[in-house]
Formats: sequence, C-alpha cells, structure tokens
Amino acid sequence: MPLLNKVVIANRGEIALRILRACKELGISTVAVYSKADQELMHVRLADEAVCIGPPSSAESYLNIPAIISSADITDAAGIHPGYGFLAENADFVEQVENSGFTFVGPTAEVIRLMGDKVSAIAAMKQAGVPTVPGSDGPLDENEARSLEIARGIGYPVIIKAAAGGGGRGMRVVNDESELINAVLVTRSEAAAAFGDDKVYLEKFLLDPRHVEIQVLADGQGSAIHLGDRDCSLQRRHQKVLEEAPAPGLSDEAREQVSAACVNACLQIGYRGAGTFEFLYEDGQFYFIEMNTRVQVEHPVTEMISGVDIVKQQLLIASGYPLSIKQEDVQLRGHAFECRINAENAQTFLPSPGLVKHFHAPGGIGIRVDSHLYGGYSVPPYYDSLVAKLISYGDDRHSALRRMGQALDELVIEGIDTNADLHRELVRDEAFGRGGVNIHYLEERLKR
Ligand code: MV4
Repeated sequence: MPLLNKVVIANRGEIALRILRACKELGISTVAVYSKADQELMHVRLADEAVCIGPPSSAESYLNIPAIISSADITDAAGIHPGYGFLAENADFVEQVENSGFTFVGPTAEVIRLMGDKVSAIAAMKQAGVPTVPGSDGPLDENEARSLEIARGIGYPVIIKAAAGGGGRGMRVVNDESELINAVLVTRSEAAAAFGDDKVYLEKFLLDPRHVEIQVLADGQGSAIHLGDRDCSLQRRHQKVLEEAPAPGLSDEAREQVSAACVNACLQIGYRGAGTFEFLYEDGQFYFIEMNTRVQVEHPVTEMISGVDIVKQQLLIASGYPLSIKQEDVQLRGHAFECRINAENAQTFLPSPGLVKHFHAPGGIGIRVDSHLYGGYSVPPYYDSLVAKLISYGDDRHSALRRMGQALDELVIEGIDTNADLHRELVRDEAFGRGGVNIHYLEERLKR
C-alpha cells in the first residue's frame, strides 16, 4: 500500500518540526503552511514546499480552513496533519478536508464530534466499560428539582461542566445545595456565549486527584493498542508544565484494567489514529473525564518509554496501513520526563516574545530536545508561548529526573524570559521527587 505521498503540516513551532521529521523519515514530501509572522520558522526552511496562508492572526492563518485546503490543492498534497491546537479537533474542518478529496491525519469527523461533546463522550465510555465520575449521566434539563435531586444523590461538592467545554473551560464547583441552581444557570449562559451550546452536566467534584492519561493507537480496521500512561498533574491554570511516563505509584492491576478498557473503547467507537483518554486518579480509582482525539504536546514521554514513534504511526494509519504493532510487542521500559519551556516572565507568567540571542540545547545520553528555536530566531507574540520541550529518559524515575536536572543546567536561552528556572526548582522539589503529587500541588507551591 502506498504512503500518503505529500502532507500539509497545518501547524507551527515545535510540533510542525516534529511532524516534518516523521514525514522525512517515511519519505513523505512536506508542505509547510505559515503565517506572515512565521516565515523564519525552522520547519518552513526544511519543508519541500512552503505556502504563506495569511496574516499573523491565527484566525486568518492557522484557523483559516479555506486557506489550508487551498494549500493542499495547489501543492497537490494527499494529506493534512493538524498537529495539536488550532484545527486539530474541529470536526467541520475534517469534513471539509475529506469532501475536498484529502486525507485528514486523525480520526473521523464523527468520532471527533462524539468526543467533542463531553456528555456523549462520557456516555460512550461508560457504555464501553471505562470508569467514569459519578454524575448526571446526561445533560441537566430545565427541571431544577431534578438537578437538586441528582446532586443530593451524589453528594456535595459537585462540579457543573459545559458539554462543549473541556480543558478547564466552562466549569463551576458547587459546594452546597444553596449554590446549585445559580451555578447551573451561570455555567449554562457562559457555555451558550462561549461555545454556542448551552448543554451542561454535573459530576461529583473530586478534591485532590491526579491527572493520569492513557495513550492509544488504533487503525480503524479492528486493531487498537495502548502505550501506557502519563502523569500530567503538574499544571498551572490548566496549562501542563511538567509531565512524566509512566505515572508513578500505580498498581499494575489498576493500570492494566484501565488501559484494557481504553483499548476496548477504541474498538467500540471505531477510533482511528492516536488518541488520549484523560482520567482523574484518586485513591487508586480512575475516573474518565475527556478524550483528546489528537497527538498531544507530551507524546514524547510515551515515545521514550515505548520506543514507538507516535507521529509516524499517525501517518501510517492515515495512509491506510493496519497497525503493525501488537500489544504484546509493546514493552514499556524506564521512565521519562518532559519540561515545557515557555517564553514567559518568571514572575507574572505573561508571554515574553522577542529575539533569541543565544540558544544552546542540552544533550547527552537520554536527552531529547523538541524545539524550533535557534539563535537569531524571534519568538512572535501571536501564538502559544511553548518554545522547547526538554525530554529526559532513564532506567528509573530517579535517574531520569537527575538527567533532567543536568539538561536544565546546560540549557541556554538568552534574549527572552523563560520558565526554565521554575523547572530547575521543580526537578529538585522533594514532594515531586517522591512522585504522585496531585493537580493542585504546583499552584499551591507557587503561592508559598
Ligand atoms: C474535574 C475536577 C474534579 N472533579 N472534574 C479541569 C480540566 C478539565 N479537563 C477537567 N478538570 C477538572 N475536572 C471533577 N469531577 C478537577 C479538574 C481540574 C483539573 C483536572 C486535571 C488537571 C488539572 C486540573 C486543575 C483544576 C481542576
């Protein structure tokens, strides 16, 4: 079977470079699409072809569906890889890509839509035997007495979430009965304004869970596998900061049970491509909250412990190949960390774009740097502030963490502010060193 012969990389920054590398390795021709602010991006230089798709603003470039499809048209590309963010989980985009005769590197529009609505996603997962959070099992209706009854049955605190939300947008915690009706009303109207969908649902609010996720690959032809778990609990304002694989301290039994359920769910919903099941993990139990139908920023930690090139697998699956990796071939070994290096002020966390005067990447055994940075590159102010991902690998958690400490000490980024010093503190933090801190740990530590 032939591979996609040419792929449009509909993204920018480090992930565009990551996708370009996977394409080159497979012998797939590459088309970079870039905004007027991004002509100097590393992957634009390295791509076989490059097309300017619009002005700096994302809305007019990386979110401009006609411009991206036209780029595929004029370059005679076969496929479009969306990366993460931008149009990666936009079902309407996927439909237009396919109706124009191109292959979307990812799942079907139908599955993206199913997972994009958190109410239908949770219902599908429950149906497939994936453990979910005790909740309303469907949208809340206008019947206030019924909402009060559901919440009372579950017990306070509860959380009201927008069905169209996700990633921390459109949610509200309710501590007791007196606040419930107003919270539902406010969340509903915010959801209508933000997403054009006022559907809301209710869950038990878990007080101090960890964020643990399962990476899957499925070919849409009857085969699905998992590549183990990651812990992404270190976050600030719903932005992940430092991730690791595997999640520390899980029992083999809990881990195997939940990953088997995820694989089963992939088969049941007809999943195709790379995907991530997000869970809250508390007191040894997993609770599904959302599924991400794209490659994720933190995919490298899974690549390090599994030896599987996830982006390459995405391209093979999109080309129509059945999965060549069987579950028993997947050997998870060692431990990996990823530090997200952002161009941001260390005190205010505000973006810090500008000229990178010097860039020195760390190296050595067990170190990987996914970054589009180079000395003389100017970080534009228009996009996400992620400029580098430092990834370390070791035989065990301790040695991977030591290596990360050394890598951070070697890293030089001059000219812009970054959060590298925060990472230097975190990798030496005692509680983090023990493993298993919860989703509130970083924000509480920053307060101190
Ligand atoms: C929750 C929760 C506690 N209980 N749901 C935030 C992002 C979105 N993916 C879901 N989120 C949460 N849902 C219930 N039932 C706590 C959070 C949450 C969180 C989750 C993962 C990582 C970081 C977080 C930070 C604050 C709140």
